Amino acid sequence: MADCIFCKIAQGEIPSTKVYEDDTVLAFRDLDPQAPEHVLIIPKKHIRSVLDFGAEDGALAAHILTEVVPQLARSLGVDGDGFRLVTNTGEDGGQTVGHLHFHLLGGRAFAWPPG
Ligand code: IU
Repeated sequence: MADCIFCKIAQGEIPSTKVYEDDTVLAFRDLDPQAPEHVLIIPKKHIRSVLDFGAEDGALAAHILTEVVPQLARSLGVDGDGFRLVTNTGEDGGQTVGHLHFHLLGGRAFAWPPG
């Protein structure tokens, strides 16, 4: 999408600190980290939120959850102590960027419930 900042990051038009990339997925460090490890995992194609996953996105969703997340957790070194995986959705969910992203946060303990 033309005016989507995460599309521009996915296409390399805006630089990011990449920690994982393949044909369909990019993960990069959050510019305002909330934990020692704070990475955003995005599909390269524009999907607004989890509500907008289509039937054709099943393989992409599975790839993110079954391959990218575990691989990243291991490479970031947070697989042992644990981490938090979050996708904020819509206004009440705290979503500020309208391109689906999963926050992977680790390197410290998190409270529950979140504020
Ligand atoms: P949210 O779940 O939509 O609120 O998360 C958006 C995140 O994207 C937030 O943590 C920002 O710090 C982060 N971010 C970024 O890393 N780089 C950017 O250019 C922009 C936002 I805009």
